[in-house]
Amino acid sequence: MGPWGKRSDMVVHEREPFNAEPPRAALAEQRITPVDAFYSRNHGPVPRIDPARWRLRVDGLVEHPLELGLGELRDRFEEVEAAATLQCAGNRRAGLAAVRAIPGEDPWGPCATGTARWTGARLRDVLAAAGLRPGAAHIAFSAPDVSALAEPPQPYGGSVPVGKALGAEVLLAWAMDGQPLPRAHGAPLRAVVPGWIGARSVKWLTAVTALSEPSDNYFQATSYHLLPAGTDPGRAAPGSGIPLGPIALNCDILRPDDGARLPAGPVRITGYAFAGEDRTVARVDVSLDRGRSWCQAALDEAENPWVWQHWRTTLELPPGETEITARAWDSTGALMPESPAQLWNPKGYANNAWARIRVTAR
Ligand SMILES: Nc1nc2c(c(=O)[nH]1)N[C@H]1C(S)=C(S)[C@@H](COP(=O)(O)O)O[C@H]1N2
Ligand SMILES: [Mo]
Repeated sequence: MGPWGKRSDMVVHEREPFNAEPPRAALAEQRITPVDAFYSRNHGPVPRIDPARWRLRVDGLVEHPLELGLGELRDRFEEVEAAATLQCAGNRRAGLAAVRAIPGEDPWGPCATGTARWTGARLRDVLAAAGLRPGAAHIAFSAPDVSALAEPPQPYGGSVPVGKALGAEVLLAWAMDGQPLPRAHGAPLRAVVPGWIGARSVKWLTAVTALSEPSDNYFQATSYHLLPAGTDPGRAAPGSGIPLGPIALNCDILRPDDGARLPAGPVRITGYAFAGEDRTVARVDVSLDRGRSWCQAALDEAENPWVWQHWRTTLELPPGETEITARAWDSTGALMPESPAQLWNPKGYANNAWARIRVTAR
């Protein structure tokens, strides 16, 4: 077993803070990702929290500020269990870094994403108990893990607009796949904001605060913004660029592996696709000739927009080297963009260019 209870074959981008994703095959053809294969994305050291002393504060623009222990939270609010996919805004950054270097950011492959069954209370039920006051437009999440990467160093945080926070899908979760949250995934309580970049699913949650403006935390106001290609991210003023929220339509290939050597002949090709926010994936195309011709993969039915859809097809692999390309269309008819070059941005977020791997057949 590797660090933090993960499989020993995780691709570890950094040990401290711990940042790791599984190999492609570990995610293949499984709707629910085993916890030991679930990516881990951290901006600072994993905090050690004494669950007996831990409290959640609900404050800011609310009628009745609350302070809840885990037992009270569980007793007072309806328990919900729901599957939801998390996906990091840096997922597939390696494809952008291949276009132009992205210094200071980990070169995540396609597996900084995963799906778990989360158990918790609906954020909207907790907000209803506190009573939002007029003017409450954003819900901020606070955590105790201090990130030295922030300018200035500060605890991790973020926010979502009230409209998203009141969605029935947004949870304050204490369990993952029926087990208490593992420490690395946010014990004792984390936000789960399905359909939005993973950065908003704040771990080790200590406060939920109703605000008139988005959180001024570095990870909301400055980081996780899409900057124009010419910008120096070290000098970008807080608030500049496009703040990332809803996830962009994306997909990647999970089997075969990039660089695999295979026998020529029929090859089963599988992967995931995820549309983000309230959209679902409507079609996945696969090509063996770099997009000159396409065939449609069989696609999982969308049970709801919050869970990824896996897809699969079997194609005849010719001898020699082949590039396998995959692309997804969503329920609005939108298609993933073809090239990562046009998507390149200085922090390397939101790469949703067509997925490509190379295999060699004999
Ligand atoms: N407190 C805290 N919450 C956090 C982070 C963090 O560093 N600290 N990382 C965020 C990011 S960028 C992502 S993608 C997800 C990753 O969740 P996971 O590590 O459980 O997979 O957690 C988010 N929540
Ligand atoms: Mo992330």
